[in-house]
Amino acid sequence: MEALANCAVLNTTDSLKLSITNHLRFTLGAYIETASENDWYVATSLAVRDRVMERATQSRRQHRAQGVRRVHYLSLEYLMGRLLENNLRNAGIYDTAKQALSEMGKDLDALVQKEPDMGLGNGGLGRLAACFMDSLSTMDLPAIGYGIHYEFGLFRQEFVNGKQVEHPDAWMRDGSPWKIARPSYRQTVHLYGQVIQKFDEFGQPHHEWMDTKCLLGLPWDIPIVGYDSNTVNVLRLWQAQADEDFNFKVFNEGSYIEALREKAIAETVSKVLYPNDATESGKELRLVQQYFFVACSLADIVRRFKGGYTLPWSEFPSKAAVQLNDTHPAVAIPELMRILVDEEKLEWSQAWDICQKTFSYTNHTLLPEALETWSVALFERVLPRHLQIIYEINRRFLEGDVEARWPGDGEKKRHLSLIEESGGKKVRMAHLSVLGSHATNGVAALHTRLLCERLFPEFFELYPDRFLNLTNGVTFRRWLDVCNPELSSLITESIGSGWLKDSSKLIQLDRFADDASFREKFHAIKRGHKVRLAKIIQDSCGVSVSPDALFDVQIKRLHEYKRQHLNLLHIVSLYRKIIANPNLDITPRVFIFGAKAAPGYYLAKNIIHAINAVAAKVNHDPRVDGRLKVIYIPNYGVSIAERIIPAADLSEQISTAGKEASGTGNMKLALNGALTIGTLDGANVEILEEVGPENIFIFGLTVEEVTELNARGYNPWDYYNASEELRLSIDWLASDYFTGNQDEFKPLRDSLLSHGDPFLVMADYDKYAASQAEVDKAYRDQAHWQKMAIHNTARVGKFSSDRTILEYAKNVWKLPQVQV
Ligand code: NBX
Repeated sequence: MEALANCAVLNTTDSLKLSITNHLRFTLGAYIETASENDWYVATSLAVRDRVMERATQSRRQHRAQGVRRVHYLSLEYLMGRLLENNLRNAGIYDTAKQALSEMGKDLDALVQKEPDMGLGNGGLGRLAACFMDSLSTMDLPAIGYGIHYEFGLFRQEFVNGKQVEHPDAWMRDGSPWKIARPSYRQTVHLYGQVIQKFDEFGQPHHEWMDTKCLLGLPWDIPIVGYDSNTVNVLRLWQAQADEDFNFKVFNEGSYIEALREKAIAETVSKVLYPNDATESGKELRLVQQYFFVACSLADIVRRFKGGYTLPWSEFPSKAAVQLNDTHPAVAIPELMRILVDEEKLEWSQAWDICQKTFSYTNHTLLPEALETWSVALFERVLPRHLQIIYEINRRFLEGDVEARWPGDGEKKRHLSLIEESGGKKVRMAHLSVLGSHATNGVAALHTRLLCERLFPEFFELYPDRFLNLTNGVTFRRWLDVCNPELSSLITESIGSGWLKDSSKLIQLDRFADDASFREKFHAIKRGHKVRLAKIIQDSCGVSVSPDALFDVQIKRLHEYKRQHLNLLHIVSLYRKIIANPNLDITPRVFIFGAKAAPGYYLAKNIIHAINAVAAKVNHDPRVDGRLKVIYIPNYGVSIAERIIPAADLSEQISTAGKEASGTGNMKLALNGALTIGTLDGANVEILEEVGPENIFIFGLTVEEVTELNARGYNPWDYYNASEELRLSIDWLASDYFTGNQDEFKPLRDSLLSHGDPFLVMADYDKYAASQAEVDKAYRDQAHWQKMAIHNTARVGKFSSDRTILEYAKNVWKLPQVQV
């Protein structure tokens, strides 16, 4: 019997074949002969999951037995992408599974494509959370990720006449083999209602939150497989459900339909991810989402603390660290205070001490429009007790540390207050996050400096030791081993294995830049990926592109600060030059865009339309003769990124200096041997330090120059009038040439001119065009270009999320590594 049980989970070809066929027959009820591709994908995933679950149980047991501290990562977003191939490679059974399936007449590479992307995030912040989960398991750190089990992830993008149209992303309509329901850990969450002050028999006051509405949270666990490690942590996502009791009462009162309506309302809470990546919606449902998942997660953490040990509350922080991924889960701070003070009857000051020791906060943006605030009126209605607690935190802070440091200074108090008083009272979630935690970090060195100097100068003055930098990273497993196995193998052949888990070893590849035969192999791999991407482009856009052209890539959310329109203006100007000079000798280029715009962001959508309109002209103009192609790949996301990144020659990282907190696409592209054209912004600054100025194209205003220019009074018309190239490009773009309607791109033109060009596109244009001319020239010397590309791959070991996570573990969470 035992032998049989062990046999079922062996990592041999035969054992896998048995597992897969068993799942086909007994779990899915399918005949092997007639099973669909999707059935095969599900059965294979379940076979892998069986093997992984055992390790998950073992990891949990060991963490509990050793009583170690765990980190709890709280994030409203996780952009996981597909899981099957990643899990197979991390678990070290990819080749075995490929063999097993091939013996059954199936192609693993085709099956993995059947998996829909798990796209529960908007962009960088959500993908960072996914990379961190991978690194936490790989580095053997005890961790749990908490988030929301959205029924619909980020919308699917289509183009209709060049314009973005959004469709729902029903990623789990057919279920998902990776998630496991945990009904025994269901939680109840309270909302709305009122707070009554009551007194006990000793005349001591306490607060009761009553007449609330209840929601249930059902947890779904997704195992996170580390690479070359036995640790399997879980990602626990909460699904909102109606409280059965509540429905039952309504039902008994005779209103069956009403009961179902309540159920439907309750379930909207985890229905859909908000699609904004840089502006706050201010919507009630969003606040409810935030509190719902925070309350479920904290209750789960407290349950584990109380169940596992009989320790005093003062020991809570020694067992649980909680990381806030931006301010979206910041309501966790008053929630933990409520649990400790109202339910556990701790003294305020002891509760506050526990809170600060437990929480730490990562800031991801300096953009004012992205800083979260909640109207006090809304907050009071949804979370009346939490608002009281926030007021009390604020009172103690202003009367305590602020008064002591700046006695009688009302201006300072206004600046530092958790409540913004001007223009309708608002709760400042960033201030709450800094105050309620022991560490606040930025995500790149420049960003952290600006955080201290510009966003939180007074907090920095009060609590300088709380601030630190933790430069972002990406997992080299997904962003090299999975998406570029050919390059991964070449690296391993050249410098041995080990670099995938210790990225500092990658530097050993540097000397191969001078080896002509290595360069040839490196180039052949890149070309192979370009051929594959050309086919995808042909299929999805109907345009044929040459794999010998320079593939120039800008893939990221669409936002003015990221300046896709700067790229576009340069394309328009090249197009003009080719028409003006039919024999123009330029390096053939394919400009590739991938980006979703927030559905309500009209200017971003106008830019998308403009790129598509220019593409339609350029790609079909015989005068261009294939020298330029412009491609907008629809529905950009993790899976298509895995195809584009290995095929890129040039990586566009051209945000206005001071606006991009870090960027992580910049790291993925450099790792895969693309050269960066970029500003001195975010992590570009550190990429420059690592690869050296001779292997990167840096241009444009610095943060200081941007500040100075704005202070002087920036006038985009000066640049318009001074540069004929720029003037003609803008006017042509805004003419009727591209769409037949001269008003179509007026919003874009106005933003650059009459609306003041807030992101300094005009000011940086000439320097950008000059830098692009350098790129054009450099690409002609292929031997040299390949050398530069190899130096990029070899020198970006710093940007592994393993390094980032180990820094968090050491400097913020004080976590031990635990071998399972
Ligand atoms: O976080 C991004 C930054 O813009 C990047 O520079 C950085 O590399 C990345 C990881 O640190 N921020 C981001 O993606 N923000 C959001 O997606 C977002 C989502 C919802 C929201 C506000 C911002 N309400």
